[in-house]
Amino acid sequence: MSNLIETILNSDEKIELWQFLEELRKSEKRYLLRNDIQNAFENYCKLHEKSDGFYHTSLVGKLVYYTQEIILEEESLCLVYRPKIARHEFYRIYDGLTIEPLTIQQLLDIRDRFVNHYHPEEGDVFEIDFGPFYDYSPIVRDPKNIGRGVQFLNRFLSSQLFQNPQQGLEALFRFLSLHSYNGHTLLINGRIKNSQQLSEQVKDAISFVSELPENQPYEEFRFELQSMGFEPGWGNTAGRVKETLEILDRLIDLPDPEVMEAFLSRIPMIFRIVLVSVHGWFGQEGVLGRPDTGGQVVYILDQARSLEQRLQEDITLAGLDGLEVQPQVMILSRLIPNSDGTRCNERLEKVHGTENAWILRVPFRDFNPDVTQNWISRFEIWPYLETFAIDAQKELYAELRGKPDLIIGNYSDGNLVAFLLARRLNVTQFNVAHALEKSKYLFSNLYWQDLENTYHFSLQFTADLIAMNAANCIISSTYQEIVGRPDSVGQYESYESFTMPDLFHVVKGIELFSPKFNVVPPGVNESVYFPYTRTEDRVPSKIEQLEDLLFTREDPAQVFGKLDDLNKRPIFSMARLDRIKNLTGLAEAFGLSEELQEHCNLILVAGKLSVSESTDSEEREEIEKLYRIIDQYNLHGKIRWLGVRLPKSDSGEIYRVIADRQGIFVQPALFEAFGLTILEAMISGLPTFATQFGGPLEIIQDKVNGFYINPTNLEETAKKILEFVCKCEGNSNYWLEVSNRAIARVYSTYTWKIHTTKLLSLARIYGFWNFTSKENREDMLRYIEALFYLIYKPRAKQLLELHMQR
Ligand code: UDP
Ligand code: LCN
Repeated sequence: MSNLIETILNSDEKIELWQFLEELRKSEKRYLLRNDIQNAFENYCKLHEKSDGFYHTSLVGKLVYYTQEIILEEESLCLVYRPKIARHEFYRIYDGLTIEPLTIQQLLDIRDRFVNHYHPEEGDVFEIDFGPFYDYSPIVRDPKNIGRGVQFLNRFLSSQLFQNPQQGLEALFRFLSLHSYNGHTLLINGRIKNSQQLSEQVKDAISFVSELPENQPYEEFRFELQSMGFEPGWGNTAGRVKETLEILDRLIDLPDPEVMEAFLSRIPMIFRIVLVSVHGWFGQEGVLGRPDTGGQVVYILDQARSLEQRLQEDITLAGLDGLEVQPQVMILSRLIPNSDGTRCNERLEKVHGTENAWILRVPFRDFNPDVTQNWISRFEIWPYLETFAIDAQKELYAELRGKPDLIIGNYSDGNLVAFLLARRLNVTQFNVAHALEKSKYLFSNLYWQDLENTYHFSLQFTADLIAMNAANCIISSTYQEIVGRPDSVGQYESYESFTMPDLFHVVKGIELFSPKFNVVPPGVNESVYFPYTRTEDRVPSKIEQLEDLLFTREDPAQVFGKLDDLNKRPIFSMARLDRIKNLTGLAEAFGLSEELQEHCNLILVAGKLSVSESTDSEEREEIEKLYRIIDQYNLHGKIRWLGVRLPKSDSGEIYRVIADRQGIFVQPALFEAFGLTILEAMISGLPTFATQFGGPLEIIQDKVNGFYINPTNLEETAKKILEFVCKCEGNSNYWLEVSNRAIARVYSTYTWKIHTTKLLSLARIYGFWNFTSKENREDMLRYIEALFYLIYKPRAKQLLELHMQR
């Protein structure tokens, strides 16, 4: 049993715990989540006139703080305690404080019983357990190292090499013999026949290149190297070749993690990359702000550009220019025949600003043209993915003239397709979640049957389990995306165990301590988003045009609201009108504070102005709500609401125009997985206030380069913004200080160059690991296939039948 609970039971606080739980039992709610439990404890403390100290630091206070759930039953209650990040314990507490630990199986049964779906008399429910498959693989020990998988893996791989040098060297030799590009052998040729010869020839080659001038081009001595067994790929100059060979020599003699990483990072083994993003409107113009189409599209396009550039640089450095090696990045998406004025009906579209990065669109098969010819919501897309993967494979082969070296999936659907492709092609698979739907919707798994008609979570969560376990590496944008914070569960963590009543119990859905998890945050497109002070790169006519649009233009088709006082400081926000983005919450916070209204105007860029423009029910509700709030708080004259979808170049300039007026940016989402708009605003120089729920907590350092807000507490949010505004009015430098620190934060930590350098290094290291550990993974992959064929596929077929009737 947990130490804390034991200590409470042996202390004077035992009675407090008993009393508190007794009072909790009176609660109307029978399933309490952390927030409910905290509130109940706060009430308990007030009622019993406890001190602040008791609330925060008493043993019971601590237990309450780390309790994630309480389920009240007739005679007892069940408690889910999370004493540490990524660790859960479950207890049943009876009257009189008899406490017994529960297993995860028991807890899942209790949850089923809670929703009246526990039927032991009908037999056991299917249990999904990935635990045994991770028993053989290396595991990170310390939770703070979760998300730094590659560092751990380098240590593991180098120690393996060290433990059995002969075997390790043999694996390295086989790995180096593997590489070629369009029929050209790379790295080593048949003259080096075994690992022993490799280690000898490396030394000879080092002596040879050491005699050459450092910057002598590779082409001038390639034949000599070839005769020693070395093909292109070691470097573009004598100096670079020497360095790479020396790293290999060191690795052979004394493998250490840094040398391992340095060596693998130089191996030219990635030339063709496929980025899979199936749902949404994937395009370069006129798509952002449409349903399901936001940051994911921005992220992938920028990533594709940056990857191509890095690959090209690596190819040059590796000395492969003579072979006319051209990297290729393919964004695989779906082709939407009825494309509503976008280019989503085109098979191939070049990514702007690249030589060889493309969007390849493959249509869904026409099971029912009334459905498949149109955009399909991400919640409904499941029946089409398997055949999409089969068709996409052919199209990819045609475009790449071979198979890719790396496949990166995006979001649940793209990750499933990435798995299907990677499995067939035997290629390294990476996953990016962007947003895992499971934690966004409260009780989404427990009540899945009630939600199934709208959300089809049974398919999505099965797809997630399949893809995240199959992936060689999971790229996450933040640490908390994986394992949350001391007081909140991470998005991946929510897949560790859960019940889908009547469908399955997940007793171990993912190993959070696996080195497959790596935090690699995205960057921001620096040619579009840059500091407002860089006047030389700004176009005066564009500034004028956007100033007019933002502050003065009268055009009811595009803008709602007229500002009374143009001199007030602008508070700016830009997002889709999703409920979770909570632009209405920001408007209400603004409405609640007359003082804030005296100092500021509110400017919202929100895509649409009228319910008649939207077919999305959530969006329609938000539009109506925003009008209601404006009337209720009489915000006329103080707010402008722009119903426009801005082209990329305008969206960059818009932040700068706000910064010219020493404005601020607010991101009020109820939850934000990462939040690209925050990076965009900060790099432009806007002091940024962002939700404390999700990624922004890691992007911003509170009160240093931005501010956290709690979007569920609107008065407090308004107060924080007002405090800042007043401080700026008292000290004219304050705005500038925060602005400069915001800019510096993005440049130091969130650039695409940092992102893709790390990503490519990961691709090589996981590629090597995939190669050396292949046999160990096959059993898990077979299990995953069983889930796909036996659970996912029949359910997808059922959904397809529904679509056929439309
Ligand atoms: N965006 C835009 N126009 C809009 C709304 C959003 O260009 O009307 C862009 C915004 O600049 C950002 C992205 O869409 O690049 C939104 O990404 P974010 O990660 O903030 O949120 P998401 O929409 O993915 O949840
Ligand atoms: C999806 C989201 O919801 C955002 O929070 C992210 O910034 C975006 O994808 C890019 O990863």
